[in-house]
Amino acid sequence: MKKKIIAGLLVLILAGTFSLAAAGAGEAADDGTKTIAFVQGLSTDEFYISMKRGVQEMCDELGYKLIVDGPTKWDYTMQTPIVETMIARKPDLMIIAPVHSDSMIAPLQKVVNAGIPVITVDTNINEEIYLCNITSDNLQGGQAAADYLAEMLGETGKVAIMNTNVGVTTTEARAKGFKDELAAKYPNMQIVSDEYCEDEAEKAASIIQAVHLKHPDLAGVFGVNLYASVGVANGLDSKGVNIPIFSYDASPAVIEALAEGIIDATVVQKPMEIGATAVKMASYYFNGEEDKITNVMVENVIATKANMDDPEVSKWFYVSD
Ligand code: T6T
Repeated sequence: MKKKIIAGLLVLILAGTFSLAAAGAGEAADDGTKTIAFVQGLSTDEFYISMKRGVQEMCDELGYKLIVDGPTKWDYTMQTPIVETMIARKPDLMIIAPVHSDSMIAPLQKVVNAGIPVITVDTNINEEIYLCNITSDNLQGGQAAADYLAEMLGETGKVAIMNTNVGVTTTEARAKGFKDELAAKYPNMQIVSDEYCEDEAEKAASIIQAVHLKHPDLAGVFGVNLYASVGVANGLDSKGVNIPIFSYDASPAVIEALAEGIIDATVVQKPMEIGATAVKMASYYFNGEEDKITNVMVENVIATKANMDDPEVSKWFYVSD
């Protein structure tokens, strides 16, 4: 009896030793399989859910293990601990959409210091400590919004920008592209509001209602991402205001509003392609082909009610899971 207990104890101690050893090795597989950590900007956002699909598919194709996590709010104080937990899991490389261009520098420096190379996707940081950045042409998206609204409004009238958060490289670039294009080409168009909704559609709805109260002759709006534009669309629609809205992204809610004619046009990004390209870049790093690692800017597609059923357009619409 006593012998059995001692033997049992020994098994427990040995098992403990092995699991400790496994924990010490992090997620790195014993057979040499590479592990990639993917940290999303916002785990509930269809843009990053679609990107995760692209990352997963390319990892499956190239034989990499994938671990994924992301904050449930666009907030660097929530993304930072996720990055730290990922460091402890010891992946071979991290792909991340940093939620703030300055506040995420220190957390990502820690990743690099731990010997884990970083590739940024979509958003970026203001310090070149990453291997490369894979993103969309955000300036061009903003310019397209200005040209589209100008055409719809006969190049005249008051317009508003609904932005999301300060310090986000993508959305700030879209707003800049929009403002620069208006300033350069459309002197009779005036931006009467340029506010941030913090990625909350409800906040965007109440902001735009207040802007419309102040400027009843508001002629058009540019929403820089899906939360901004869905909020603007709902806010104006619920007040019976029907003016042109140029949106960004292709989530189911945006596509529904496009079909209903509440949103007039939207920039469709290619998050799956962005994710897959980032994993390709990771493979160049793992294979010692550093000369092939490069920044990539993925082209946008513009969807309108007229072309949204064209499979060449709809194939880029975002998925929800
Ligand atoms: O528009 C995308 C992304 O490109 C941007 O950086 C943040 O917002 C989205 O995720 C849409 O919600």
